[in-house]
Amino acid sequence: MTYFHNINRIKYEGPNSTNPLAFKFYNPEELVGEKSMEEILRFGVAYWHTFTESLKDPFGVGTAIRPWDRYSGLDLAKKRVEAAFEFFEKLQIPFFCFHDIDIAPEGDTLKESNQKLDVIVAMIKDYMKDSKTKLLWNTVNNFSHPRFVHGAGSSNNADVFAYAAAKVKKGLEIGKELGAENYVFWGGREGYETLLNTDMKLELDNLARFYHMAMDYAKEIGFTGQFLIEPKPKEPTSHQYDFDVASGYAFLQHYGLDDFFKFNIEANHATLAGHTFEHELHYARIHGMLGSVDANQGHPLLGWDTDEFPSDLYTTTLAMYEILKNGGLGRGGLNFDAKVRRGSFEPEDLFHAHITGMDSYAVGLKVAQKLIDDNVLESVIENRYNSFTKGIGKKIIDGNTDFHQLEEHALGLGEIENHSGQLEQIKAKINQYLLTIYA
Ligand code: XLS
Ligand code: NI
Ligand code: NI
Repeated sequence: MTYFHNINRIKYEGPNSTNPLAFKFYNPEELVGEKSMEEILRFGVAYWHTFTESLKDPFGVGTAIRPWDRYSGLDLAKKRVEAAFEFFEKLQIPFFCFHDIDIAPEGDTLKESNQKLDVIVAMIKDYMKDSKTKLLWNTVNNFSHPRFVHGAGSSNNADVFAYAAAKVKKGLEIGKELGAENYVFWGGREGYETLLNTDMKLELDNLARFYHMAMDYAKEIGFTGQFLIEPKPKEPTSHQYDFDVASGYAFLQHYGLDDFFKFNIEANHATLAGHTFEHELHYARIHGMLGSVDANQGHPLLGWDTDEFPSDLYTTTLAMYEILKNGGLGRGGLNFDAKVRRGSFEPEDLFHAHITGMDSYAVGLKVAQKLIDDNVLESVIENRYNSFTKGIGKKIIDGNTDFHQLEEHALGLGEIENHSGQLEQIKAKINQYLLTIYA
């Protein structure tokens, strides 16, 4: 059975193609630096947004028309798997990601849920044998069901903590079974609404206990995927504990988890935290903690996680700059944690959305590589900090000075001379690179 009848395999046709169902810029084989686009970008489809999502919003029911709509229960789950692998093949996408409840419906009991999962995981495993598409990461949904109303690993209710742990246990087993490259923790309800009824210290300690036990279990079963924390500052709770990379990193360090985790950084979560996407990537990178990326974008006028497909080339360029400076994403990738808009309800829109995202990152990659090759930003930064390469600056860097000497230096100074940061000039340069990359 096929689900996307009218769509053939999406091919690279180049920047001048007029075929909407073709890549204009993403050419999997094209070398950028020493690696191919496919190897560097490691794109992934988010199962939940593409196969499970109905496009409902707080004001209305779902609008999505999907070829698997008439099925339900486990049948529906199976049809989605069939459709998913057809989609992966037609898009030539190397990875996918899912939560447990995206792939299989929940049963009335944990045991039943696990049985349903086993059926679908076996089916996925079978499909993966004949497919080039691999599992970038999986996770479990410990936030949608009412039992998680007060959190999961940070719940006030020990039974919920145990239930959440059992789900992660199963998630790790599934990750191992399907050869997941990573395992993601997004703390959906790991946060609080108000301090008036919250023991923050206990919740944080418990969350750390939760992660430690997950780590122990991964070791026990020989699951070797990279553990990733996905920070988000708010939504659904008013304060999420994994607020951003900096606070997440402090948490990991404080609880002795930093050697075992990296970050999965989502563009829209970065902006919700009041940062740019590149800030979060940069912060993780300079601390050796950049693991993977949820590639989407927020709406500039809305204050929530709109999860749009990435199309802003300026942002994809600066993101790819960070990723290249990181030496790539290792076992991570660019997962499109993105959904088509409610008005884009036709099945074909799923292809257009992914094509847009993949093309946008391909352009970003090329521009970023050229910026690096031409030493554009490095030379600006090198110049800007050159006072630390000589004299008193060098002494500061080498740890060869103290406040006495610094005071002496300061007393001996005439008028201090600063230089322009040249921001406008740098931006003009980036525009020039963006506009001439395919010229
Ligand atoms: C929600 C998160 C979620 C994670 C996986 O905002 O982005 O989709 O990526 O649980
Ligand atoms: Ni995400
Ligand atoms: Ni998100």
